[in-house]
Amino acid sequence: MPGAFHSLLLPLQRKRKSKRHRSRNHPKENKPKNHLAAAGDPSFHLKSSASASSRDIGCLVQPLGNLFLAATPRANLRDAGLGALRPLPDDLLLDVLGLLPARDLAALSAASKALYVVAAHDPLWRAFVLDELGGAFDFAGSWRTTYIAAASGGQPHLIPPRALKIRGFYSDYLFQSWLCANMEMRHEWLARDNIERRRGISVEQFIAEVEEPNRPVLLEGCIDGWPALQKWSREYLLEISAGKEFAVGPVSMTLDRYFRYADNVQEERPLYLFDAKFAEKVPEMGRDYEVPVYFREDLFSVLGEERPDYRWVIIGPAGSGSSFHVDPNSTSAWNAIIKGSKKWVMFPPEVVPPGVHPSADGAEVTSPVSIMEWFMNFYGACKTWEKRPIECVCRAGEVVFVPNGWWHLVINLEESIAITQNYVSRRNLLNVLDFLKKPNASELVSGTKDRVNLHDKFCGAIEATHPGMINQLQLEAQQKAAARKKQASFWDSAADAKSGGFKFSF
Ligand SMILES: O=C(O)CCC(=O)C(=O)O
Ligand SMILES: [Fe+2]
Repeated sequence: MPGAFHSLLLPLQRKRKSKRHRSRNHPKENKPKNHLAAAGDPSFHLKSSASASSRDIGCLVQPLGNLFLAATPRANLRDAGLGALRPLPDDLLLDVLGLLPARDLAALSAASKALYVVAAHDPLWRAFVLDELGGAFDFAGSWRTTYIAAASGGQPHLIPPRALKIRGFYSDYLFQSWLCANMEMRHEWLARDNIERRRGISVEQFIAEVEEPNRPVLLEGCIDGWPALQKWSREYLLEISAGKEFAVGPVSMTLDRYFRYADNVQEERPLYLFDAKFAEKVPEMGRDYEVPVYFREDLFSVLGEERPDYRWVIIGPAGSGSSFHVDPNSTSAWNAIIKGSKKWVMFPPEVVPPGVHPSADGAEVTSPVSIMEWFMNFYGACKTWEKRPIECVCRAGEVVFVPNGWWHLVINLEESIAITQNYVSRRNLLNVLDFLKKPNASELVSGTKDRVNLHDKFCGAIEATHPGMINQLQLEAQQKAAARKKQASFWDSAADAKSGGFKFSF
């Protein structure tokens, strides 16, 4: 069902909680929560691959607004068929169904048409597949059919040939979930590109003009020599990584299984391959790239084997990505695209993105259920803000520098392969040390098992390898702060507060 699509959906804000600092491992899947919001533009373009397939039940659900505006009065199938569960809002209803074992959910789905629709909500089946099969699943077009195929032990006659065509079920929650999985990114979400692009700058320029002021930048031409750019076709990666498993959300998968999933999936938050040990598992991958010249000072390397995770290969289909987060341990990062393209949205540390709510201690963040949901409900909110986000589309061969503390969201616009590394240079060493010694370091620090002792270990190792560096940086920071204060007080005394005028008072 590609093309323009109109519906009467009152935009719904479904939320979930996660760690504020992206930890790059996903211990468990989060359950969404919902709230009603103000109305927005109801027209959407569906992807050409939008699943109106015989296996997809989500596409039969309509938003509640359609029920109220129907030419002839009609009833919502939901009301008649849920029995005692009827008063529950959809998110709670799904939470309750999520407590059932797969067999009971399947049995429940035979009780009424309404329960058939709700029990077919694919994220419920995704949880069963990932819990029971880990990454050893063969994706069969939907999580429900994947589970049934695996549970029926490959006996095709047990697999339902298609889903029942049930009409008359109205639910904003289920509709929005389906819509976010199937709609195209809108042109207006992609058009704004205000990042500074630099090509061929020297390391000194990078430090003075980008790293010191802690500003995002897109670097062109600095990975042109990477063998990965030429070599990393699917075939090559499959060949060099045969039999190896990579971290994909909460499970591990071989690349061939992951690609089969990525080719057939149409879901709101596709599983994302994000692996910190790729270069240890597949040394060829480590040899096919090198750290761009700007990021070679890597002070965490003094910790040797005990350094926190710092490099990842990232692979995902269109629609996969990283929802708003701040990078771990107050590090900065670079993200280089080898194949595909990514849309970036970044906010400076002092501006929390709309729709994102960090907890007071900074350990958790509540944000929209998915990246698409953020674009639908919040992208427009910052149009009138004084501090608008830095945005860009980054393409193969380009590198985004993510300064420490900046919030960022990234969505793959096509299947993409990237390498990212987080690093500490002397420009952000003091920040990182401050972060590591926060009172709730045991919750905030990530990428290592020994979270609480990382600060002392790191200080000790820096002192041993770079004696006096920390003191020197502290001294320089004090001098800079004093100079800033002096400058500020000069202008205070220069301005005549009473007259609002200006005078020099030497
Ligand atoms: O999905 C991506 O490429 C962004 C990755 C990212 O932000 C991160 O690794 O912290
Ligand atoms: Fe990040």
